[in-house]
Amino acid sequence: MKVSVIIPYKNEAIYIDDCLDSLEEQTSKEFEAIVVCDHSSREAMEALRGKQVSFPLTILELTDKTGAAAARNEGIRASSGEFILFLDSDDYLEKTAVQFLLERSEGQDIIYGRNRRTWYGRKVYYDNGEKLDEINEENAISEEEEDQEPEGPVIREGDTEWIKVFCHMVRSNFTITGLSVLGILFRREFLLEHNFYFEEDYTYFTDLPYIVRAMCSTENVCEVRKILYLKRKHNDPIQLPSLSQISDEKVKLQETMRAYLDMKQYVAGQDERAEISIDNKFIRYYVKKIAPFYMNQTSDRDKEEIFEQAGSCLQAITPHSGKHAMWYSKRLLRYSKKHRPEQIAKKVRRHASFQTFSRIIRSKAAFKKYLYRKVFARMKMEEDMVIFESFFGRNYSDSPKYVFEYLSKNYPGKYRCIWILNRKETLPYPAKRIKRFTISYFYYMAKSKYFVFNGRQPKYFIKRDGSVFLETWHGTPLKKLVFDMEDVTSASPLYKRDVYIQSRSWDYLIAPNSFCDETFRRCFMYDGNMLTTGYPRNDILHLNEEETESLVAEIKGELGIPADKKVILYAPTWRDDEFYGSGQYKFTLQLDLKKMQQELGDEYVVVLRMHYFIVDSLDLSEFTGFAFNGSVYNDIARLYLISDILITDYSSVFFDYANLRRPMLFFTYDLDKYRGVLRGFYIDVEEELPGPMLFTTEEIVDAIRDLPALESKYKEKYDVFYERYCGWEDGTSSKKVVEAVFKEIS
Ligand code: C2G
Repeated sequence: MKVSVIIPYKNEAIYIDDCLDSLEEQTSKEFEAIVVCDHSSREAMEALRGKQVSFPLTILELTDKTGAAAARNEGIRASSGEFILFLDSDDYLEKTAVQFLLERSEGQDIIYGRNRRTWYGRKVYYDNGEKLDEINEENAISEEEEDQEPEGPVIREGDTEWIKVFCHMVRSNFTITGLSVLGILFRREFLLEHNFYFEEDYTYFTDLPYIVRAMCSTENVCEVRKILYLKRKHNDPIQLPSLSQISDEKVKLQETMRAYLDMKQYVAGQDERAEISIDNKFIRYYVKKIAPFYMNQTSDRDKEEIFEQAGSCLQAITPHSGKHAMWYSKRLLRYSKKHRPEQIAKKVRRHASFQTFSRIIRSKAAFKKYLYRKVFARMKMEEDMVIFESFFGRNYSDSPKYVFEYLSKNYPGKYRCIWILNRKETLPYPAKRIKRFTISYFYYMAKSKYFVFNGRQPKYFIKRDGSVFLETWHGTPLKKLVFDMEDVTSASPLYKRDVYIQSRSWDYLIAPNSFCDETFRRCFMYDGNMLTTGYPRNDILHLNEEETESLVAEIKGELGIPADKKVILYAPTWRDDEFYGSGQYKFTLQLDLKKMQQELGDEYVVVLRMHYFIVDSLDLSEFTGFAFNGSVYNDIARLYLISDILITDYSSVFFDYANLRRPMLFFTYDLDKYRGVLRGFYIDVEEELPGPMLFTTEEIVDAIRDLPALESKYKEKYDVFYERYCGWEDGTSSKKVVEAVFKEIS
């Protein structure tokens, strides 16, 4: 056997498929895999054992030890390949990895393959994750940039492969702790000759001394200048943190410093540039992590221990190193050699305050946030103040609107209401309108006692004692949400962490139906008060016939739609992977409006309503009188009221629209990608949707032409669907919500 691939495994069941599939698909079959389980859970063992593979796979279990280092050592002892390759169970290989590494292996002890960090599993990564990673990647450095990185020593023509590889290895990691053995092929005899085993008393950074020691023990090193190894960043640091996401600050600092001193010993006597590159990474680590540790609320003893160890490390830095470091870093190093932790903490604090100060004089946004934190949030909270926001201030709509109207109508003058609205609106009841992110916004965000939001509040929001946050949310989800998602393909890869932090401030969350009651608790990890009241936003869909008729006439009038025309509402959702930036998404219209007009124009008009994330604007000038732009219209519920048919895709709008019991069509032209790659669905759409899934405009036209047939075909499904998702809604949700949240009136 040429290669033994050693995989330490704990409980990363959701990743192991990708890891083993990437081996299954290797272009070279000259390998075996040894998975070493480190006290894995029963589910994790089942996931592993249930995996069918065609390559030799040995499963071992650690008995008396624990940790990745011990698992790898066990793997080394059990291996029989000429070479060893370390692979983590949450990572995966490019399919040519083994082949390319072996092709360069003749006469070498270490064959270095490059790795890349990604947020995504294989399917997403190969479909579109590479592109997304480039946008999201904070430490993606191109090859040319790498060679000119100011901190790094200069690589010259004619340099040995060894120094090139060494410097690349150190530089390509943002911090010193990123050094690793992953994706590197080692000749097994070389490891055994030198008795290279991982030090098992390291929890986090056993790779650091290992790789540097190995590199410094041979000159037979070469590189495959290709990315062969995909290292997964965990998008769920709450439930499944990677080692780097665990905050065990003191132990991490201690291990890094210990590793640094060991690495210094190994590089001593090598090309001076190797030593300098290690030093430079350590200097950065000292400035970013070690010195700030003295500001923490930890015990003096902890600080003293770190201080002592740091003293030895600072002594070990070669005078040539740090020449290109920032001015502050150089000063801090000099200062740290002569001063005590409290004094160092003071210096770091002063520097941080200086940075905050320079940020707030340079940036208005930073200044406003500073005011919010330091001034407004320390002022008295107003007991009768309620602040409302729908869709991030984009419109006056959704459940906050209906809660506001119910509260204002039934308790006039009892509350002072503030609406976050980016455009001017005439509101039906007294309220102060403020724009998002203005000084007034920050002022009222700090002063209000009650919050009625239909989306997430900003991450820097301060939940004040006694304040009450009502999160209405904005739809029954079809698309998997937050902790139910595997890959997060939208613009913010740390979406799970962010939502987790934000939802800790929610005192009340509304469930429109029992499905949401269950789903929201799980997908938000929410254990606060759930209001099982139905959506206030759907009260309007339960008016009596007369009220409905008069509203329909009013709304059609607002939009300029002739009273005698029937209305088709097209309201699609957004695509996670098609964006310009965070919250700014693209949309390409697939509906053939020309065809629709030709075929249906006598009887119908179309109202196009883009999702609030879509920034591309619609040009409907060709279709005057037939296609209407409903995207800037405030409240989609009013558009439901005037529509005779809804066309949507994977948007939650159909759960609400079903309250009207009118026909629905699903234009799911990208179903496979959407369901399989981007999100995954909660419900079995083939089984449950109360209307047909259609893939072309022709199919849509045909369905609309024969609505009675469609309605009778879907009648039964519609009834079941209505019962399950709309059963709680009867026009009184706003009342129930208001009475539950505003205690003063109940
Ligand atoms: N919406 C709209 N116009 C659209 C699509 C949606 O006004 N063309 C509004 C509807 O009120 C809808 C809500 O935005 O219910 C949420 O839209 P979704 O398309 O379902 O997408 P998303 O914002 O991702 O919310 O639990 C619901 C999920 O969070 C989905």
